[in-house]
Amino acid sequence: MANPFVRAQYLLAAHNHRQLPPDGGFEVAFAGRSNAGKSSALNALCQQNALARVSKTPGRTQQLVYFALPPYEDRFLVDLPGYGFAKVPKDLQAHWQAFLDGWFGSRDALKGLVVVMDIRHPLKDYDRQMIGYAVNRGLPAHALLTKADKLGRGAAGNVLQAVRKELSGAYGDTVSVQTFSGESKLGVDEAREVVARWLEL
Ligand SMILES: Nc1nc2c(ncn2[C@@H]2O[C@H](COP(=O)(O)OP(=O)(O)OP(=O)(O)O)[C@@H](O)[C@H]2O)c(=O)[nH]1
Ligand SMILES: [Mg+2]
Repeated sequence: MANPFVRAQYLLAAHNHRQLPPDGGFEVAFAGRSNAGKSSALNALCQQNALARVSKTPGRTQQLVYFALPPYEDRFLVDLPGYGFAKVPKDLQAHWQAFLDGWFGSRDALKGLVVVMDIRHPLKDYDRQMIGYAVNRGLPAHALLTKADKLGRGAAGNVLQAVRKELSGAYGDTVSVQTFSGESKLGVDEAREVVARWLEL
């Protein structure tokens, strides 16, 4: 399959609903703990080095970052800020949480959720919560066990089996899982296929 994401480009960063594109298209969100590797995964999918900003200091900006997929005008990838960080003032935190909950809970354009988890620390509370929210509102989720290059093949395979067993036990076919690495590019094609299918590309 030709890569439909190579032309992806930054569109906007929204911190309230007025800044969002019209809710009529197709969007896939990337969620995960701070530092899990969301931005790196987006870059790998799009074969770009600097599409989404990769950081060593996680968790400051609380915005939905939209990337457009030209020539389509209504297909977007959305980079969510990492959860698990509270380095912002309380009132901002509350505003952000309300915005995110509203968006995630009712955005029609949202077609699926990619949950990015460090393969060495999978299925933390927030990961489970996000997957649960997605399934509850009828969305499929796909888990990337990323930084798989940090483990040997056998160890990575064991984590994959355990996570797959747990998720398919709880959710059946609605939630899928794979190993991934933005570094070695392991699993990039597989992930891209899932996202492209959700976006009906
Ligand atoms: N070895 C290895 N390192 C990775 C991989 N993916 C990301 N990293 C590193 O992990 C760190 C965080 O990566 P990001 O892609 O910025 O993570 P993020 O989830 O977008 O982080 P926030 O946006 O701050 O929440 C960076 O130092 C990356 O270079 C991977 O597959 N393998
Ligand atoms: Mg990021």
